[in-house]
Amino acid sequence: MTDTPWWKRKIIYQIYPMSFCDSNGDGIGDLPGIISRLDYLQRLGVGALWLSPVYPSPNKDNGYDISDYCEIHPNYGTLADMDRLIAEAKKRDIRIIMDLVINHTSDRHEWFQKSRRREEPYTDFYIWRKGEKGKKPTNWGSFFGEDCWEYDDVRGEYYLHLFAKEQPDLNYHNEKVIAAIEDVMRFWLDRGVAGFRCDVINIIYKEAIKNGRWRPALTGCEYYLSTPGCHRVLHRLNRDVLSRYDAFTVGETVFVTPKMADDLVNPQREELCTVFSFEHMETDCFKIKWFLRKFKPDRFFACLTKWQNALPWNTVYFENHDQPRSVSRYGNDAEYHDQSAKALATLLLTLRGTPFLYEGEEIGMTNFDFPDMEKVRDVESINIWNMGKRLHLPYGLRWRMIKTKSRDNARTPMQWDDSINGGFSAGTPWLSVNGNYPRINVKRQEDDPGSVLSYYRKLIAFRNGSRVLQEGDFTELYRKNDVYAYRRACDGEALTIVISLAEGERKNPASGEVVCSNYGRETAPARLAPYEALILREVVRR
Ligand code: ISL
Ligand code: CA
Repeated sequence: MTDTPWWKRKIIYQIYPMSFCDSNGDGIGDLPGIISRLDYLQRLGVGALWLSPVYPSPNKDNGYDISDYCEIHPNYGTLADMDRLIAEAKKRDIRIIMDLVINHTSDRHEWFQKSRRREEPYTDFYIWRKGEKGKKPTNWGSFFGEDCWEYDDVRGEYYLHLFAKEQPDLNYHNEKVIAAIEDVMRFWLDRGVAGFRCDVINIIYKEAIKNGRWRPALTGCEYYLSTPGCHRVLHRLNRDVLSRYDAFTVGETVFVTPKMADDLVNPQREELCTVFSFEHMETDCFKIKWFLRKFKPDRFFACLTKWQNALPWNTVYFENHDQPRSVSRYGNDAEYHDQSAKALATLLLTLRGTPFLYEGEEIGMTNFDFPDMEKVRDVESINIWNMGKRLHLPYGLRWRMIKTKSRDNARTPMQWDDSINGGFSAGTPWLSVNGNYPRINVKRQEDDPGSVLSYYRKLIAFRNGSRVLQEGDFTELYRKNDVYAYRRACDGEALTIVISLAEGERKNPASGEVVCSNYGRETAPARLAPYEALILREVVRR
């Protein structure tokens, strides 16, 4: 037995509950639906499920606006269903990770309702400011393309919201907020969850006002990104709660640099286990996702190497509920759908770090096929669309932005089979199913040994049994334009991984005995085919 923690050995699968599996025909995925698919997930070989929020919520931001931290949204089921999910998953050696959204609550949360009425102890639970002479307290922007201050008539003050106006930010200068959040964490850990994915955790603590006021800022970031106060709060949550349950944490950390990330995960500091960085998701834009630029594999690979080298342990992910589908973004979802999906699978499962697989990625689900805004539901997309209109951006550009970057790309329902609505729901799905479901679905891929799904299963099984892939160190061997090769090694054993994201043939820079090939090869070729991926075994001589 090794003493390596489970989260370094296993793969984590993200479920977006609203879109995974609907058991009762109301068009919304639910917990009994997830339970009914546990055998599928076990066969896939994943070790934990991260559930996007399943708490009561008015769903202004699809559950990331929580109105009660210790209940289940009736759309998803009950606390009893949650207990059953935890127990049934455990039987299959699968852990459950909850989404902990504590930068903000919903404006419908009891804490906020009491805070606006100045009812103790909630008066200072949020960030309230007067604003001078009818002006907003700061010039910061919100993440969703609107102002981040909203005037509340009841209280007669502005409150801060870094996301939608229905998501007021909590005040971490207040000890009582920290204590309340600790109770929430204990509530779920006591029920048997294995840990938390911590939403935008590096921006929870806003620096105090200097000289009586917050000075004008470029974005506002300088007042809340990885502040010393944030580190203090995280250490506190770790010491008081997380460490006592040996809980796993992954922090979603926006705009994080390797140095900032290291400060959050360095075991000596006792804050988080891992973080999600974003830099590799910014290789097809200029910092802000809406400023599009062409995807360049070399930029992507360089960024992966940078992070692999910078941190002792990373998370590896190419998709989640906020990002476009990877096969559409980094691969070619038309001519090379299967090959590029498998090449990305190989990359995802062989870098050093904890791989996170997002629902549907394992069958190569693609970006949505909506013809216009009418079917788009995401609050961010709608805000950006309207802002683009106000700025007189041409229709074509606006639609291209939405089409390539809308979060709804990843939120269309899971495609289980070729029956109506892809087998997701017998009712009307809350968001349209992608029209390619008769071609791309689980059932069709399940028994096809050449499918993307079968490839994932094979590779996950291999990784689950490979110490080199789980723990080996990383060395970049080759990187030129669209070809990337690296070595993973430990205990005198080494694997070389070669990935091409080219549409044409390329020279193969590596050699060795073929362990895995997305072209079903038995020997390493001299030239790589389009989107070819290889895992090669070599013997390290010492
Ligand atoms: O997806 C983004 C912009 O399109 C990111 O900037 C995103 O807003 C950021 O990563 C924070 O995301 C998380 O918190 C949000 C929520 O809407 C996202 O779904 C969640 O992943 C607010 O809770
Ligand atoms: Ca349902």
